[in-house]
Amino acid sequence: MKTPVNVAVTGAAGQISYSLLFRLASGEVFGNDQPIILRLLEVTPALHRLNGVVMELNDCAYHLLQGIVPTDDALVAFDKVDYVFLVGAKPRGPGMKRNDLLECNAEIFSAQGKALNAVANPNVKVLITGNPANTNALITQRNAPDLDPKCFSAMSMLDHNRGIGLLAEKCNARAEDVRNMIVWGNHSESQYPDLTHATVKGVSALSLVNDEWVANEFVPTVQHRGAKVIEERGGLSSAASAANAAVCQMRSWTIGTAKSDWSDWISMAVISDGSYGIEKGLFYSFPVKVSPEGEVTIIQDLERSEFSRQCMLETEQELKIERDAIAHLL
Ligand code: NAX
Repeated sequence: MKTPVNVAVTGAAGQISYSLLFRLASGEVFGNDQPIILRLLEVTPALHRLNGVVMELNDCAYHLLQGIVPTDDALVAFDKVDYVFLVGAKPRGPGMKRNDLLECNAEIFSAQGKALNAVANPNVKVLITGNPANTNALITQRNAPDLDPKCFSAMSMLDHNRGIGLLAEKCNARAEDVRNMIVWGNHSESQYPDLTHATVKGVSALSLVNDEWVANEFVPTVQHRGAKVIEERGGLSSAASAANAAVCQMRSWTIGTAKSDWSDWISMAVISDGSYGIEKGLFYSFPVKVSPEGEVTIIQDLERSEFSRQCMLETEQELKIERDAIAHLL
Protein backbone atom coordinates (compact mmCIF):
# COMPACT_ATOMS: atom_id res chain seq x y z
CA MET A 1 0.00 0.00 0.00
CA LYS A 2 1.34 3.48 -0.91
CA THR A 3 1.80 6.19 1.73
CA PRO A 4 -1.38 8.33 1.92
CA VAL A 5 -1.32 11.79 0.36
CA ASN A 6 -2.76 14.76 2.23
CA VAL A 7 -5.49 16.54 0.26
CA ALA A 8 -7.03 19.77 1.57
CA VAL A 9 -10.36 21.15 0.40
CA THR A 10 -11.68 24.53 1.54
CA GLY A 11 -15.36 25.40 1.50
CA ALA A 12 -15.80 21.73 2.24
CA ALA A 13 -19.45 22.05 3.29
CA GLY A 14 -20.39 23.95 0.13
CA GLN A 15 -22.12 22.66 -2.97
CA ILE A 16 -19.07 22.12 -5.23
CA SER A 17 -17.33 20.18 -2.47
CA TYR A 18 -20.42 18.03 -2.05
CA SER A 19 -19.62 16.57 -5.48
CA LEU A 20 -15.85 16.87 -5.31
CA LEU A 21 -15.07 15.13 -2.00
CA PHE A 22 -16.72 11.86 -2.96
CA ARG A 23 -14.85 11.72 -6.25
CA LEU A 24 -11.54 12.38 -4.48
CA ALA A 25 -12.24 9.64 -1.93
CA SER A 26 -13.15 7.15 -4.67
CA GLY A 27 -9.70 7.43 -6.27
CA GLU A 28 -10.73 9.28 -9.41
CA VAL A 29 -8.02 11.94 -9.15
CA PHE A 30 -5.00 10.33 -7.52
CA GLY A 31 -5.55 6.74 -8.66
CA ASN A 32 -7.31 3.71 -7.30
CA ASP A 33 -4.19 2.51 -5.48
CA GLN A 34 -3.46 5.84 -3.76
CA PRO A 35 -4.81 6.25 -0.22
CA ILE A 36 -5.70 9.79 0.83
CA ILE A 37 -6.33 11.81 3.95
CA LEU A 38 -8.92 14.56 3.47
CA ARG A 39 -8.28 17.80 5.38
CA LEU A 40 -11.46 19.85 5.24
CA LEU A 41 -11.53 23.57 5.99
CA GLU A 42 -14.67 25.53 6.73
CA VAL A 43 -15.62 28.72 8.55
CA THR A 44 -16.64 28.09 12.16
CA PRO A 45 -20.43 28.54 11.66
CA ALA A 46 -20.38 25.85 8.93
CA LEU A 47 -18.68 23.15 11.01
CA HIS A 48 -22.02 21.48 11.77
CA ARG A 49 -22.85 21.26 8.09
CA LEU A 50 -19.34 19.93 7.50
CA ASN A 51 -19.90 17.26 10.12
CA GLY A 52 -22.87 15.98 8.11
CA VAL A 53 -20.62 15.66 5.05
CA VAL A 54 -17.98 13.84 7.10
CA MET A 55 -20.65 11.40 8.28
CA GLU A 56 -21.65 10.70 4.68
CA LEU A 57 -18.03 10.19 3.63
CA ASN A 58 -17.66 7.65 6.43
CA ASP A 59 -20.91 6.00 5.35
CA CYS A 60 -19.36 5.31 1.94
CA ALA A 61 -16.68 3.09 3.54
CA TYR A 62 -14.14 4.13 0.90
CA HIS A 63 -11.10 1.86 1.07
CA LEU A 64 -8.73 4.63 0.00
CA LEU A 65 -9.93 7.15 2.57
CA GLN A 66 -7.54 6.73 5.46
CA GLY A 67 -8.50 9.77 7.51
CA ILE A 68 -10.64 12.92 7.60
CA VAL A 69 -9.58 16.10 9.41
CA PRO A 70 -12.43 18.64 9.61
CA THR A 71 -11.28 22.02 10.92
CA ASP A 72 -11.77 25.79 10.92
CA ASP A 73 -8.01 26.40 11.22
CA ALA A 74 -6.07 26.82 7.96
CA LEU A 75 -2.80 25.82 9.64
CA VAL A 76 -4.35 22.45 10.55
CA ALA A 77 -5.99 22.00 7.15
CA PHE A 78 -2.78 22.73 5.22
CA ASP A 79 -0.34 20.89 7.49
CA LYS A 80 2.11 18.99 5.20
CA VAL A 81 -0.53 19.02 2.51
CA ASP A 82 0.31 17.67 -0.97
CA TYR A 83 -2.74 18.82 -2.93
CA VAL A 84 -5.11 21.69 -2.20
CA PHE A 85 -8.46 22.67 -3.69
CA LEU A 86 -9.26 26.25 -2.67
CA VAL A 87 -13.00 26.20 -3.29
CA GLY A 88 -14.36 28.21 -0.37
CA ALA A 89 -15.03 31.87 -1.09
CA LYS A 90 -17.47 34.56 -0.18
CA PRO A 91 -20.34 34.84 -2.68
CA ARG A 92 -21.50 38.17 -4.01
CA GLY A 93 -24.18 39.43 -1.64
CA PRO A 94 -27.08 41.82 -2.45
CA GLY A 95 -25.84 45.30 -3.28
CA MET A 96 -22.20 44.20 -3.14
CA LYS A 97 -19.98 45.87 -5.71
CA ARG A 98 -17.38 43.91 -7.69
CA ASN A 99 -14.57 45.64 -5.82
CA ASP A 100 -16.14 44.72 -2.44
CA LEU A 101 -16.23 41.09 -3.56
CA LEU A 102 -12.61 41.28 -4.70
CA GLU A 103 -11.59 42.83 -1.42
CA CYS A 104 -13.27 40.36 0.94
CA ASN A 105 -12.07 37.36 -1.04
CA ALA A 106 -8.60 38.86 -1.21
CA GLU A 107 -8.52 38.81 2.59
CA ILE A 108 -9.51 35.12 2.68
CA PHE A 109 -6.95 34.11 0.07
CA SER A 110 -4.10 36.17 1.49
CA ALA A 111 -4.59 34.45 4.87
CA GLN A 112 -4.72 31.04 3.19
CA GLY A 113 -1.58 31.85 1.15
CA LYS A 114 0.28 32.66 4.34
CA ALA A 115 -0.89 29.43 5.96
CA LEU A 116 0.20 27.40 2.92
CA ASN A 117 3.57 29.12 2.98
CA ALA A 118 4.01 28.17 6.63
CA VAL A 119 2.99 24.51 6.66
CA ALA A 120 2.36 22.99 3.20
CA ASN A 121 4.61 20.45 1.51
CA PRO A 122 7.02 22.54 -0.66
CA ASN A 123 5.89 20.58 -3.76
CA VAL A 124 2.20 21.22 -3.09
CA LYS A 125 -0.21 21.70 -6.01
CA VAL A 126 -2.84 24.35 -5.23
CA LEU A 127 -5.87 24.63 -7.51
CA ILE A 128 -7.95 27.78 -6.99
CA THR A 129 -11.65 27.52 -7.85
CA GLY A 130 -13.25 30.15 -5.57
CA ASN A 131 -14.10 33.31 -7.49
CA PRO A 132 -12.63 35.60 -8.73
CA ALA A 133 -10.42 32.56 -9.28
CA ASN A 134 -7.51 34.07 -11.26
CA THR A 135 -7.04 37.03 -8.94
CA ASN A 136 -7.50 34.82 -5.88
CA ALA A 137 -4.70 32.64 -7.29
CA LEU A 138 -2.50 35.72 -7.64
CA ILE A 139 -3.18 36.74 -4.03
CA THR A 140 -2.57 33.24 -2.68
CA GLN A 141 0.68 32.87 -4.61
CA ARG A 142 2.00 36.31 -3.63
CA ASN A 143 1.31 35.56 0.02
CA ALA A 144 3.27 32.31 -0.19
CA PRO A 145 6.69 33.63 -1.24
CA ASP A 146 8.59 30.49 -0.20
CA LEU A 147 6.58 28.29 -2.56
CA ASP A 148 7.37 28.06 -6.27
CA PRO A 149 4.78 30.13 -8.23
CA LYS A 150 4.28 26.98 -10.32
CA CYS A 151 2.61 25.39 -7.28
CA PHE A 152 -0.50 27.45 -8.10
CA SER A 153 -3.11 27.39 -10.84
CA ALA A 154 -6.64 28.72 -11.20
CA MET A 155 -9.40 26.65 -12.74
CA SER A 156 -10.17 27.05 -16.43
CA MET A 157 -11.26 23.51 -17.13
CA LEU A 158 -14.96 24.21 -16.63
CA ASP A 159 -14.84 26.77 -19.43
CA HIS A 160 -12.67 24.44 -21.54
CA ASN A 161 -15.14 21.57 -21.11
CA ARG A 162 -18.10 23.86 -21.78
CA GLY A 163 -16.45 24.80 -25.09
CA ILE A 164 -15.90 21.14 -26.00
CA GLY A 165 -19.49 20.24 -25.13
CA LEU A 166 -20.94 23.06 -27.20
CA LEU A 167 -18.79 22.39 -30.26
CA ALA A 168 -19.46 18.64 -30.10
CA GLU A 169 -23.20 19.28 -29.97
CA LYS A 170 -23.05 21.67 -32.91
CA CYS A 171 -21.10 19.18 -35.04
CA ASN A 172 -23.12 16.10 -34.00
CA ALA A 173 -19.92 14.68 -32.58
CA ARG A 174 -18.84 13.37 -29.20
CA ALA A 175 -16.77 15.22 -26.63
CA GLU A 176 -13.85 12.85 -27.22
CA ASP A 177 -13.83 13.81 -30.93
CA VAL A 178 -12.95 17.42 -30.09
CA ARG A 179 -9.28 18.31 -29.61
CA ASN A 180 -7.26 21.48 -29.06
CA MET A 181 -9.90 23.70 -27.46
CA ILE A 182 -8.43 26.80 -25.81
CA VAL A 183 -9.71 29.19 -23.18
CA TRP A 184 -7.57 32.30 -22.81
CA GLY A 185 -7.54 34.74 -19.92
CA ASN A 186 -9.81 35.29 -16.95
CA HIS A 187 -12.47 32.92 -15.59
CA SER A 188 -15.13 35.56 -16.11
CA GLU A 189 -17.32 36.81 -18.90
CA SER A 190 -14.26 38.40 -20.51
CA GLN A 191 -12.64 34.99 -21.13
CA TYR A 192 -11.89 34.08 -24.73
CA PRO A 193 -12.87 30.55 -25.77
CA ASP A 194 -10.90 30.09 -29.00
CA LEU A 195 -11.72 27.58 -31.76
CA THR A 196 -8.86 28.57 -34.09
CA HIS A 197 -6.90 25.37 -33.43
CA ALA A 198 -9.78 23.09 -32.44
CA THR A 199 -10.50 19.98 -34.48
CA VAL A 200 -13.46 17.61 -34.63
CA LYS A 201 -12.47 14.06 -35.67
CA GLY A 202 -9.24 15.58 -37.01
CA VAL A 203 -11.01 18.21 -39.16
CA SER A 204 -10.54 21.92 -38.43
CA ALA A 205 -13.52 23.15 -36.41
CA LEU A 206 -13.53 26.43 -38.32
CA SER A 207 -14.19 24.53 -41.56
CA LEU A 208 -17.30 22.94 -39.98
CA VAL A 209 -18.94 26.02 -38.45
CA ASN A 210 -19.27 29.54 -39.80
CA ASP A 211 -17.68 32.70 -38.42
CA GLU A 212 -21.04 34.12 -37.43
CA TRP A 213 -21.81 31.11 -35.21
CA VAL A 214 -18.38 31.41 -33.59
CA ALA A 215 -18.67 35.14 -32.85
CA ASN A 216 -22.40 35.35 -32.03
CA GLU A 217 -23.15 31.94 -30.49
CA PHE A 218 -20.10 29.99 -29.41
CA VAL A 219 -18.02 32.69 -27.71
CA PRO A 220 -20.89 34.41 -25.81
CA THR A 221 -22.52 31.10 -24.84
CA VAL A 222 -19.33 29.84 -23.18
CA GLN A 223 -18.67 33.25 -21.62
CA HIS A 224 -22.16 33.46 -20.09
CA ARG A 225 -22.74 29.78 -19.37
CA GLY A 226 -22.33 30.19 -15.60
CA ALA A 227 -25.06 32.85 -15.43
CA LYS A 228 -27.37 30.75 -17.63
CA VAL A 229 -26.95 27.72 -15.35
CA ILE A 230 -27.84 29.89 -12.33
CA GLU A 231 -30.95 31.11 -14.14
CA GLU A 232 -32.08 27.59 -15.13
CA ARG A 233 -31.32 26.06 -11.72
CA GLY A 234 -33.39 28.69 -9.93
CA GLY A 235 -30.46 30.52 -8.38
CA LEU A 236 -28.06 27.63 -7.84
CA SER A 237 -24.69 27.90 -9.58
CA SER A 238 -22.76 25.20 -11.44
CA ALA A 239 -21.63 22.66 -8.88
CA ALA A 240 -21.26 19.11 -10.24
CA SER A 241 -19.71 20.41 -13.48
CA ALA A 242 -17.36 22.64 -11.47
CA ALA A 243 -16.32 19.71 -9.29
CA ASN A 244 -15.79 17.66 -12.46
CA ALA A 245 -13.57 20.39 -13.87
CA ALA A 246 -11.52 20.42 -10.65
CA VAL A 247 -11.14 16.64 -10.98
CA CYS A 248 -10.02 17.00 -14.63
CA GLN A 249 -7.55 19.80 -13.96
CA MET A 250 -5.92 18.27 -10.87
CA ARG A 251 -5.79 14.81 -12.46
CA SER A 252 -4.09 16.13 -15.61
CA TRP A 253 -1.72 18.22 -13.47
CA THR A 254 -0.82 15.16 -11.42
CA ILE A 255 -0.47 12.35 -13.97
CA GLY A 256 0.38 14.52 -17.00
CA THR A 257 -1.75 15.38 -20.02
CA ALA A 258 -0.46 12.48 -22.15
CA LYS A 259 -2.14 9.93 -19.89
CA SER A 260 -5.29 11.98 -19.25
CA ASP A 261 -8.43 12.24 -21.39
CA TRP A 262 -7.01 15.56 -22.64
CA SER A 263 -3.90 14.18 -24.34
CA ASP A 264 -3.83 17.20 -26.68
CA TRP A 265 -3.68 19.96 -24.09
CA ILE A 266 -5.76 21.52 -21.34
CA SER A 267 -6.55 25.13 -20.47
CA MET A 268 -5.10 26.13 -17.15
CA ALA A 269 -4.65 29.57 -15.56
CA VAL A 270 -0.98 29.72 -14.59
CA ILE A 271 1.39 32.53 -13.77
CA SER A 272 2.29 34.31 -17.00
CA ASP A 273 5.93 34.19 -18.07
CA GLY A 274 5.22 36.78 -20.77
CA SER A 275 4.08 34.21 -23.37
CA TYR A 276 1.87 35.77 -26.08
CA GLY A 277 2.73 39.20 -24.66
CA ILE A 278 0.60 38.67 -21.54
CA GLU A 279 1.97 40.65 -18.62
CA LYS A 280 4.30 38.58 -16.45
CA GLY A 281 2.92 37.61 -13.06
CA LEU A 282 -0.79 37.62 -13.95
CA PHE A 283 -2.67 34.32 -13.60
CA TYR A 284 -3.92 33.92 -17.15
CA SER A 285 -5.49 30.86 -18.78
CA PHE A 286 -3.26 29.35 -21.47
CA PRO A 287 -3.25 26.06 -23.36
CA VAL A 288 -0.72 23.88 -21.53
CA LYS A 289 0.82 20.44 -21.59
CA VAL A 290 1.83 18.70 -18.38
CA SER A 291 4.67 16.18 -18.20
CA PRO A 292 4.22 12.89 -16.27
CA GLU A 293 6.25 14.57 -13.48
CA GLY A 294 3.71 17.42 -13.26
CA GLU A 295 5.78 20.08 -15.08
CA VAL A 296 3.47 22.55 -16.83
CA THR A 297 4.51 24.05 -20.20
CA ILE A 298 2.58 26.75 -22.02
CA ILE A 299 2.02 25.79 -25.68
CA GLN A 300 4.02 28.30 -27.71
CA ASP A 301 3.79 29.94 -31.13
CA LEU A 302 0.11 29.34 -31.86
CA GLU A 303 -1.18 31.50 -34.68
CA ARG A 304 -3.69 34.15 -33.66
CA SER A 305 -6.05 36.16 -35.82
CA GLU A 306 -6.61 39.87 -35.21
CA PHE A 307 -9.94 38.93 -33.55
CA SER A 308 -8.11 36.52 -31.20
CA ARG A 309 -5.46 39.08 -30.30
CA GLN A 310 -8.11 41.65 -29.44
CA CYS A 311 -10.08 39.19 -27.27
CA MET A 312 -6.90 38.11 -25.47
CA LEU A 313 -6.03 41.73 -24.72
CA GLU A 314 -9.49 42.50 -23.36
CA THR A 315 -9.43 39.66 -20.85
CA GLU A 316 -5.85 40.57 -19.85
CA GLN A 317 -7.01 44.13 -19.25
CA GLU A 318 -9.71 42.91 -16.85
CA LEU A 319 -7.13 40.90 -14.91
CA LYS A 320 -4.95 44.01 -14.56
CA ILE A 321 -7.93 45.98 -13.21
CA GLU A 322 -8.71 43.22 -10.68
CA ARG A 323 -5.06 43.09 -9.61
CA ASP A 324 -4.88 46.86 -9.17
CA ALA A 325 -8.04 46.81 -7.01
CA ILE A 326 -6.39 44.52 -4.45
CA ALA A 327 -2.78 45.68 -4.90
CA HIS A 328 -2.46 46.55 -1.19
CA LEU A 329 -2.91 42.86 -0.30
CA LEU A 330 -0.17 41.58 -2.59
P1 NAX B 1 -21.06 27.53 -1.67
O1 NAX B 1 -21.50 28.87 -1.19
O2 NAX B 1 -22.04 26.41 -1.79
O3 NAX B 1 -19.87 27.01 -0.74
C1 NAX B 1 -18.81 27.83 -0.36
C2 NAX B 1 -18.35 27.34 1.00
O4 NAX B 1 -17.16 28.05 1.31
C3 NAX B 1 -19.36 27.62 2.11
O5 NAX B 1 -19.66 26.42 2.79
C4 NAX B 1 -18.63 28.63 3.00
O6 NAX B 1 -18.94 28.44 4.37
C5 NAX B 1 -17.18 28.29 2.69
N1 NAX B 1 -16.24 29.35 3.02
C6 NAX B 1 -16.40 30.70 2.93
N2 NAX B 1 -15.31 31.33 3.37
C7 NAX B 1 -14.42 30.38 3.71
C8 NAX B 1 -13.12 30.42 4.27
N3 NAX B 1 -12.51 31.57 4.54
N4 NAX B 1 -12.49 29.25 4.53
C9 NAX B 1 -13.11 28.07 4.28
N5 NAX B 1 -14.35 27.97 3.78
C10 NAX B 1 -15.00 29.12 3.50
O7 NAX B 1 -20.32 27.80 -3.05
P2 NAX B 1 -19.94 26.79 -4.23
O8 NAX B 1 -21.07 26.67 -5.16
O9 NAX B 1 -19.37 25.56 -3.62
O10 NAX B 1 -18.82 27.64 -4.98
C11 NAX B 1 -17.57 27.91 -4.39
C12 NAX B 1 -16.79 28.92 -5.20
O11 NAX B 1 -16.53 28.41 -6.52
C13 NAX B 1 -17.54 30.25 -5.42
O12 NAX B 1 -16.62 31.31 -5.26
C14 NAX B 1 -17.98 30.15 -6.86
O13 NAX B 1 -18.17 31.43 -7.45
C15 NAX B 1 -16.80 29.44 -7.47
N6 NAX B 1 -16.97 28.82 -8.78
C16 NAX B 1 -15.90 28.80 -9.59
C17 NAX B 1 -15.92 28.19 -10.83
C18 NAX B 1 -14.71 28.14 -11.69
O14 NAX B 1 -14.80 27.61 -12.81
N7 NAX B 1 -13.55 28.65 -11.27
C19 NAX B 1 -17.19 27.61 -11.35
C20 NAX B 1 -18.19 27.29 -10.29
C21 NAX B 1 -18.27 28.28 -9.16
O15 NAX B 1 -19.07 29.36 -9.56
